[in-house]
Amino acid sequence: MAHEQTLILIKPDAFKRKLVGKILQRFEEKGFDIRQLKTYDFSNEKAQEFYSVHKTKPFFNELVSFIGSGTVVACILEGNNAISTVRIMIGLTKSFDASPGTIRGDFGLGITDNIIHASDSHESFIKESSVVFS
Ligand code: FUP
Repeated sequence: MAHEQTLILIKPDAFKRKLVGKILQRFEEKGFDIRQLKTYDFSNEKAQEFYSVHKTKPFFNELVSFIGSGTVVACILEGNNAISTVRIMIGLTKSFDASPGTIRGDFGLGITDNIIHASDSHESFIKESSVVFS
C-alpha cells in the first residue's frame, strides 16, 4: 500500500452539467484529501501537451478539442493507493461500458466526453500535474 497523490480532471461535459460537487464528494467520502483544487481552461497548446502520449492516435484531435471546449476542474487527491483506487472509482473509458457505481458508469454515456480523467501511473501524475499546476 502506498500513500500517494493522483490528478483528476472533471471534464467540460461534467462541468457544464454542474456535477463538480457530486464528483468531489465521492472522493472525499472515500477518504481522500484534496491537496490542490482549481478551475482551469486549457489552451490548445496545453491540451496537446497534456495528451501527448496519445498524439499518434486517431482520436487525438478530438480529444484535444474536447478538453479545451470549456472549463475543467483540476484536483490533486492524496491517500492510500490513490492512483489505482481513483481509477477503479472512475470506471472504464467507454462510459456506456462502465459499471454502475463508478463515476463514468453513473453519469455518462460517451467516450471522448467521459466525465473525468485520472492519472494512470505515478509518471503520468508527475507529467500531467506539471502541465496543469505549473
Ligand atoms: P482513460 O485512461 O480511461 O481516460 O482512457 P485512455 O487513456 O484509453 O484514453 C484517453 C482519452 O481518450 C479518454 F478520456 C477518452 C478518449 N478516447 C477517445 O476519445 N476515443 C477512443 O477511441 C479512445 C479514447
